[in-house]
Amino acid sequence: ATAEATPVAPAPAASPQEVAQTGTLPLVPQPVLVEQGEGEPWRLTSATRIAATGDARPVARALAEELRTATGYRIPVPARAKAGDLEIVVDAEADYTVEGEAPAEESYTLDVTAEGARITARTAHGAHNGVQTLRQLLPAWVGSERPVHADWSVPSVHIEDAPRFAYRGVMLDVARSFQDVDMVKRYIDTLASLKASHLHLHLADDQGWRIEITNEGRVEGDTIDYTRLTEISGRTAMNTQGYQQELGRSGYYTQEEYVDIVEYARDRFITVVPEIDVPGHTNAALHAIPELNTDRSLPARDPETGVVDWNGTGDVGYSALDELHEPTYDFVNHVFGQIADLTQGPLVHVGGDESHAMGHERYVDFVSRAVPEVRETTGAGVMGWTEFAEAGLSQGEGYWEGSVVHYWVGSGDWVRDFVSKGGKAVVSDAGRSYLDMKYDSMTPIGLTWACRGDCDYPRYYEWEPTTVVEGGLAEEDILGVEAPMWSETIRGEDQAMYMALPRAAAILETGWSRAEDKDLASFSSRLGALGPHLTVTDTNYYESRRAPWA
Ligand code: TNX
Repeated sequence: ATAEATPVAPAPAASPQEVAQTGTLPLVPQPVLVEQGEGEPWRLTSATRIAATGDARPVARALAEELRTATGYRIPVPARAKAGDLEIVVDAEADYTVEGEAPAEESYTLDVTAEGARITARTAHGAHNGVQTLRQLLPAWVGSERPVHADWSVPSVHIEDAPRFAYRGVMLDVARSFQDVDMVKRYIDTLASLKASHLHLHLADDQGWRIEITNEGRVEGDTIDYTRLTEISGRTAMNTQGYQQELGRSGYYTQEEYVDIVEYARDRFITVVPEIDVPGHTNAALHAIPELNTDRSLPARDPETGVVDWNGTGDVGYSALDELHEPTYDFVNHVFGQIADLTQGPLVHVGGDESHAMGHERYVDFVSRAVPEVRETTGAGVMGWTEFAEAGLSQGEGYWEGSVVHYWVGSGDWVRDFVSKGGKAVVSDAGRSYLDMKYDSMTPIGLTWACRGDCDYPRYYEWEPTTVVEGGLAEEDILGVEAPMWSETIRGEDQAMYMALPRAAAILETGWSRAEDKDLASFSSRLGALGPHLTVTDTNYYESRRAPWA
């Protein structure tokens, strides 16, 4: 590694044409089929329009708005296309194939010639995916916040594309250290451009509580004052710090801000999956809510205050709700019910990891009651970390229908039992997908428990979702993959982006591209060509020496 050249600074002027001459277009994730044309490129000019009708219009409008900002052109959005325009077509019956196969939900085709460009899809989500591909073929200045004089040309090409998995996720832990709404939106923008489909928000943990919960809709007899969750635990965060590092950031999202995030994500075809971690990782809730503290909740309450002390260290596995206490379930149902109402999404994440202190039996008792109740209260599918599959071991066929096990570490037997009972798996193998691991021993922030030594993007690229869980999983049992970012050591946007990029791109390509199309050398060169896109949008990233950053 020492013989490798120092990377050159990113040069935002590198054009897709230059990269195209190397034979590979700068696309991440790699599409199913890319046929480069011989002809002249298509040129976006002051006369270009984006034609769209019906479900394609919001997608066209979003792209037009971005292009207006970057080019200074008018970019009208008429219903009918004329020569030279970009046309976006969404038609549930659209007749195209993806490498010979019937079009799926999120698929699209993109055709570019000197005469114009056209995206065809069966759904708006498919069209949005096509737009992300087109953006990567435009000069990186497409992300500029003010008009740039550039040659807005796109190489002649025919692309057919569809994702391997529906769930291509990233996670942000805002509990250990808070991230504000603007940061979350920028995270969404960056990852949406890599065709992410899910944003998992880890909203509560031992160190803090980040989402406003009101008392509205409490069931009869529930005397908990839910506003205390943010009143008290919105003010806490990690209180340990590394060398020259700041303390964790406190804060929380009001319900209005949270809905703003959810809607912003939805407009970019990203589904928010909210997580409140129970029954462990609950010290912040126990500290804020006296009614949750009993002689069996953990750790022991303070005899003076009746609640547990606040604990801002990164200790794990020490806290637990009391699974025999009725207010525990009032709390769980109220909190998940309210968050599900705000999210209006298909999944809620109940955590369920590392509940070491309460022991196996108590844990299984809690999950066995809480999961069916949360499912009923919210109407959403319930997702949980590997351990929660344990609670289904003695259950019959169909028990996990509509539920999702989120594999991080742990027993492949549990995961396979879970999917055999109707559930699906999201794979986040800790040693190959955790964005909070140090790249190497020189990385000033990050942890090393799941990956030590060389944890650069190649390791996060070269794994296969069907085989990474011990014993293996069938393709159809896998909903997708996710790259989680824990924040014990990560503060603010720049640090989060630095740890996420380029590794999240490796995970998202693993979720999108077919296994046989994945190739590390190709990924590296395509990745390097995306550097200018990150630079133009002022997005921090780790300039790995493995990639030829343009
Ligand atoms: C393990 S991953 C945890 C988190 C930590 C993370 C740090 C998981 C389900 N639990 O509580 O933040 O390690 O890498």
